[in-house]
Amino acid sequence: MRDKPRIGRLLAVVCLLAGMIAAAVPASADVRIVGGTKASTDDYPFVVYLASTDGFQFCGGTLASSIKVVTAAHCVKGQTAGEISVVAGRDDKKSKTEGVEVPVKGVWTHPKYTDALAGHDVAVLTLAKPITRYSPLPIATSNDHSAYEQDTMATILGWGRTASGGQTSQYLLKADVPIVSDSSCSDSFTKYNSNWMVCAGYPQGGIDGCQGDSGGPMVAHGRLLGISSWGEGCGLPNKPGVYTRVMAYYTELMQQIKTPLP
Ligand code: 4AZ
Repeated sequence: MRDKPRIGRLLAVVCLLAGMIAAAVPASADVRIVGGTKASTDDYPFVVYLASTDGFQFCGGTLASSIKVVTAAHCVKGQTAGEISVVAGRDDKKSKTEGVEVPVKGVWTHPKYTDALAGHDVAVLTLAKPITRYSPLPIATSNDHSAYEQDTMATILGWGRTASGGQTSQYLLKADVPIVSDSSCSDSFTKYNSNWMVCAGYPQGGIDGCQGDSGGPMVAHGRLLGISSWGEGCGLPNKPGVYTRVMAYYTELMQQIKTPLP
């Protein structure tokens, strides 16, 4: 019986210590990317990154077949195939052994693309040899309207910056964000065009793609719904990420994905 108050006091001390530790560690300590967490290409075998010849990761992408990668046009515009390689199955950018690195032999960018804010920010890369160990992701079809409904939770993936103006991530990160209605996204951005763009993010911000995540996938219902395209800062309130609306390019994308060369 006399133990009870002692247990109570012990609990109080433990709680106090736990509270002090919690307060000492900044809330952002385990918040990676802008609100993301570590992920594995084992679970997302379709996600890849684009690297320059010196190995620098500059964008993301999605395997749409064993030899085709869907990415953003702004990632590859002005570059020749020989300047780009695709890295698959490598969670850790610093690993020299994980996954595979494959040269690109063809680059198709949407013929109407000029800059990301004007839309059509979509490109397809043809690989010099097939990637077989990493299963591709189906793209959204012309019937996938309902997949883009407001508040649908979508997963974004990438090796991009972990904060606005910060460094890119050494590891693959993922985050879940709700799709934003067209009217709300139009309120956020005058350049938003719901015909070929889609927005995702929380009104309060905090979870978002960032520089270096461009070209990477936004996935829901087992389909590629979006391609990370642009935004204003990263994770700002009422500034969701803007993605290329993959569904709008279904016919052109399928044509590219099916043809052996661009
Ligand atoms: C970029 O430039 C980029 N906050 C990607 C995503 C967002 C902004 C910019 C969205 O790669």
